[in-house]
Amino acid sequence: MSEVSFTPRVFSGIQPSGRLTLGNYLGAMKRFVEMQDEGRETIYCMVDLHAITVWQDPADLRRATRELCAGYLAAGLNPEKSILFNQSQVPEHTQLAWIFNCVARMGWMQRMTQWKDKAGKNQQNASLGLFAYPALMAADILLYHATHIPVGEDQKQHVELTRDIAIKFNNDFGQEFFPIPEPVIEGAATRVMSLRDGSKKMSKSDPSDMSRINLTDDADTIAKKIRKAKTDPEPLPSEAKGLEERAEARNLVNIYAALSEQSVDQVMADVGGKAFSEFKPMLADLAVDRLAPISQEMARLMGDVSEIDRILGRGAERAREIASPILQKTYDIVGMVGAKG
Ligand code: AQP
Repeated sequence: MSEVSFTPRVFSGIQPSGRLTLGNYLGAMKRFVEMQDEGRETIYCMVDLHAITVWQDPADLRRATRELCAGYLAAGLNPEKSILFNQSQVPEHTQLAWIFNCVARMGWMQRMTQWKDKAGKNQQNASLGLFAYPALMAADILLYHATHIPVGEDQKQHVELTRDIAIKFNNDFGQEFFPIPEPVIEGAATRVMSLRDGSKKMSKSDPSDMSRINLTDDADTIAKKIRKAKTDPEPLPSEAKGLEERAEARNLVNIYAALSEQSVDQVMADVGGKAFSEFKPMLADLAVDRLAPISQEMARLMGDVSEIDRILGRGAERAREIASPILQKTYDIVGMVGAKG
C-alpha cells in the first residue's frame, strides 16, 4: 500500500447535554479557538445525536444546543473561519456510523470507560446508542477525513478507538481511505476535576451544581463555588511534586495555571506557602476575569436565536459539502450499488 498523505483538518464536538462547564472550556474549547486562530481548517460540531444516548428533555436539548453554539461564538470561534453546525443536520454522520457499527467489534466497545461509567451497574437498561457512541464519534471525525482532534483527557480512549476503526476499515478494504487521526490533548487542565470530589471529572451532568463552574455562572456564583470547593487543611506546597497526593489542591492549581496561561511550576513559585483562604479569592478573581466576558457574550447571543439558527444552518450546508462525497466514496468502497464514488 502506498503512503497517502491527508490535508491537515481539525474536527471536534461537544454534547449539548447541559450547561457548558469550565472543564469543557479548558479541556476543549480554548484549544478549538487557538487552532482556528492558527489558520487551520477547523470544523466544530454540537453533537446532539450523542447527547440523546442518555435522556434529554426536548426543550432542554433545543436550548442547550443553541447555548452551546453561543458558547462557541463567545469563546472566539468565528463562523466565517470555522464550520459550526449541529450533528443531526448532517445525516451523513449516522449513515457512516452504521458502516462503522459493522466494522467495530463488540469487545472494543465493552472496554470503553465512558460506557462502563455511564451505564453503571445496570448495563441491560442502558440505551443501545450509549453502547455504540464511539462508532458515531468515529464517523463524526472520519466523515471529514479529520487528522487532528482537540479533546480533554477523558475522550482520548474514544479517539484511539476511532483510529482502530480507521485502520480496520483500511485493512479490510485494502485502501488507505481514512486518515489515522491524532488526539490533541494539551494545556495545564486537560482533566478538570469536580470541585466537590477531586477523584471525579467535572461534568455537565453531575447532579450537584456546586461540583462545577458553568460558563453561564455570574461572578458571585463563581466566587461562592470556589470558596466552597473541597480542599485540605495544609498550605500550598512550593513545588508541583507536593501536589501529587492532594487531588483537590492539584485541581485548583491546574485551573489557575490554565486560566492564567502559566505552567504549574510558575504558579507554584508564586503561590507556594499560601493558605487556601488566600489562594481561593485569587482563583475566583481570575476565573471571573476570564469567564465574565464569555458569559456576557453568550447571554447577548442568546437574545437572538434566529441568528444562531442561521449560523448552524449555514454550517450544516458547508459540512455536507465535505461529508457527502466522502460518504459516497465509502459506500462505493464497501460495494453499495448506486454510490457516487
Ligand atoms: N472535566 C473536564 N476536563 C477537561 N476536559 C473536559 N471535557 C469534558 N469534561 C472535561 C472535554 O470537553 C469536550 C466535550 O465533552 P462532551 O460534552 O462531548 O462529553 P463529556 O466528555 O462526557 O463531557 P461532560 O461535561 O462530562 O458531559 P456529560 O456530563 O454530558 O457526559 C471533550 O473534548 C471532553 O474531553
